[in-house]
Amino acid sequence: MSENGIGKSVKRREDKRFITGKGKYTDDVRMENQAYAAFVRSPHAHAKVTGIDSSEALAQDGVIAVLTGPELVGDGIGNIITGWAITSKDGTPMKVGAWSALATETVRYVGDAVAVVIAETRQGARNAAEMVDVAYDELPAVARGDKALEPGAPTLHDCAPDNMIFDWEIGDEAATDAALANAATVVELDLVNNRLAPNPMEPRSAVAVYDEAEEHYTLYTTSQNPHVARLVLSAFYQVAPEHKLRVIAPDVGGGFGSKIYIYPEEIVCLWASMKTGRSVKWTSDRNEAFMTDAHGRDHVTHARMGFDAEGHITGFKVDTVANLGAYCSLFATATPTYLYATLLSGQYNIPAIYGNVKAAYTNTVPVDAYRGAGRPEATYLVERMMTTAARQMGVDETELRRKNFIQSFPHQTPVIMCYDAGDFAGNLDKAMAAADVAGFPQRRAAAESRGKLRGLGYSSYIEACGIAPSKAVGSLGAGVGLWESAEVRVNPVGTIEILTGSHSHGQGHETTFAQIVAEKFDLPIENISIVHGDTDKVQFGMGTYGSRSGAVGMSAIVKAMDKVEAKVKKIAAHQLEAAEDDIVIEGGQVKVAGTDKALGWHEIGLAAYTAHNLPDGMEPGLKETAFYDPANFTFPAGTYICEVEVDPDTGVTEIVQFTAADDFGTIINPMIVEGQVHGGVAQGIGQALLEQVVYDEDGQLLTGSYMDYCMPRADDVPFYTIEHNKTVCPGNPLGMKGCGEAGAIGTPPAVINAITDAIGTNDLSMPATPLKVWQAIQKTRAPMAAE
Ligand code: MCN
Repeated sequence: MSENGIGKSVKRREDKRFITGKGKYTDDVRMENQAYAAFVRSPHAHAKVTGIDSSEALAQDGVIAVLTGPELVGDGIGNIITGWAITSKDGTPMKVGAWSALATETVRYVGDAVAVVIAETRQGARNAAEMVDVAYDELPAVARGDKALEPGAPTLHDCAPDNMIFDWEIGDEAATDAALANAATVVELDLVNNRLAPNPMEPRSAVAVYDEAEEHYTLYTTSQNPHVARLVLSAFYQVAPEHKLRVIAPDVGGGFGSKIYIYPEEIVCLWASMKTGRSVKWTSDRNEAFMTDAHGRDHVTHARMGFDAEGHITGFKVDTVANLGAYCSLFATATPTYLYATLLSGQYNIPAIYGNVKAAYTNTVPVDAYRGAGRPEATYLVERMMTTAARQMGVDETELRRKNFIQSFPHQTPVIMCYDAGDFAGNLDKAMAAADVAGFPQRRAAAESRGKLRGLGYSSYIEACGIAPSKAVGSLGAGVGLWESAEVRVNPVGTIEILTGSHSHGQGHETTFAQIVAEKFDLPIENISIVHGDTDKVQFGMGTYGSRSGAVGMSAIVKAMDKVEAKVKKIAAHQLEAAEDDIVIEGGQVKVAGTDKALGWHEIGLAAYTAHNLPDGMEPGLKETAFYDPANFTFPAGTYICEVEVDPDTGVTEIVQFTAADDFGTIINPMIVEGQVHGGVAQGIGQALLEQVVYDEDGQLLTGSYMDYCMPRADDVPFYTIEHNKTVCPGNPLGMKGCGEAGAIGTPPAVINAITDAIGTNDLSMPATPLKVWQAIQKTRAPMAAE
């Protein structure tokens, strides 16, 4: 067996270039005739554009062009699309307002692009952008989703006069109402899931290259899915026919979902490159990123859960308003519906569930999938509810969870998902043992003696990833299939190249993908390379998001490897004059079992490509492709336990211990999986304690820099204890479940449940800043008697 195969903590092969500063990112691309783009952006949340005067900007040295929305539309560039159709409960289609890459008449959020300046230098373009004089007629604005749906709120799009994009439902309302009416206890909860900015380390960037002679475009861009970008740019935005457009996503420094979408800037750079005959580069700065990268979350929810006298859940009713911002971004409509409400069953046996989701337009940047996408919102609701219910009923919260855990699989929930495998009690046991829950009372008492409040918080999360069976998502409104492709090329010298439609932007695919090849063909990992991120090299792919690259992308590789194996065995059997069934692959060789007759991979490769001595009728060459469409989602699940100490005088929370017990099925690389969990938990801690995008009532962005938006820093996160449980996923050949989002999904409720346990009140919202925690503590204290 290969020493770098499945289950080995192989060091990330890509890190040599990343940690030595040799990574090649989009902004590193330099074309000979390169010019720079700078966008003129609306300072208003909502306004009519009544005039654009570019004369001063155009008069500046080095300014090549100033281009505007009407010109873009005049050239036939299509509006930005949303990829998932949602139907409201009354049967009407969702209301999609037109979104032009450069605004034509109306701007709808601060940062909405109105014009673009193309100039010889980056600074020259930026300076000239300041000189473009745009006349606006300001309109009233609304920034909160719930406020946007109130009568009399300003309307963003004529197609949705009440700002309602859709009013969607899932589950059985009558059955749920009946369950709640007959429940022994009903627990109510109002929650806000705070809006987040994704903040990948590398900001978005694009370099567009137009070759006039060939009428061909190349786009280098920070994309998580270059093939989908090419498809959409071609089919919907009419930038160029697909065969005349190459999209390359080179090294990408993180995305967390925010680089799935095809944003206005990439479209405009391509178009501007054609208009000016120059290569056009744009790289976002951090302020622009806060203003224009799709945000995440932003839900307001009211929920009620019913229990019988023994503490079994009988029904769960959820009303959520999702703020989708000014326009419907690519996956925006799927996130609060099929990625959120389908997980409302959590890890629990709930006979009746009903969810109603109203999606609202507001004068804020579009909201879309951000690490976890819908599933953190569902988990936060379900797990805050379970803890709240236990507190209200005066029962042990772990016992309440256990009593309601789903125990046999497959399990069909009332909200579409059919869970295939899991061991929820086992995850909880592992987490409790690792967190030393038994020793908590002593630790709490010790903290008390130091004047600190200590609390323990649980979160038993489940998520659906490995996105997704194409037929199923198609029936639910998706505009694309969500399979993945792979090509396995054995070269004449016996080395192997894997071409994959997945895209790695921090997940270590160059290592883990090679590990499964090393395992299968028992070869040194050095002989294997992974090729991704270029539409000229890889025929097609659906990209990376929804923790799908393991369960779906690697399954496609397995399928293609099976085909290669079959051909290799045929070649070897022919050459070694043996029966095909006697051929085995081991020790880096292809052998006749039980004999010393063997061929090296280089000999097999050479035989395939010289074709001098192949079985009759066999095609030369050794290269196979496969498309893999999953039969189901995968369902990673686990229990997280967070232990905090709160300083009652300052409200400062310290996470003193964090335990994650996850079930990711088969693990390919434990070290990479741990890294993924660490990163996800840090993001979850960020959401729970520190991060929030804030718009004021008029839609001005108040958190437009790191001075106002607080990311978790090293001293905000603890050392983690990571445990693994394993139930093999029956839905894919490797038995894997995705791990890329779990930490961000499971963590926030664990943190908030811990703080509310410490301070003795449930009345606390995210981010639980010291001020909020301190104020919550004050509310628990009896008012001082008047002197
Ligand atoms: N893996 C494994 N064993 C498993 C599951 C996964 O060894 N049982 C490995 C995989 O082979 C892969 C990595 O872990 O190398 C993550 O795999 P997977 O869970 O399939 O997730 P994806 O590769 O599809 O990555 C997407 C996921 C998502 S949706 C977000 S958001 C996210 C995340 O990954 N964004 C990230 N992790 C990120 N990590 C970094 N550094 N940067 C981002 O932008």
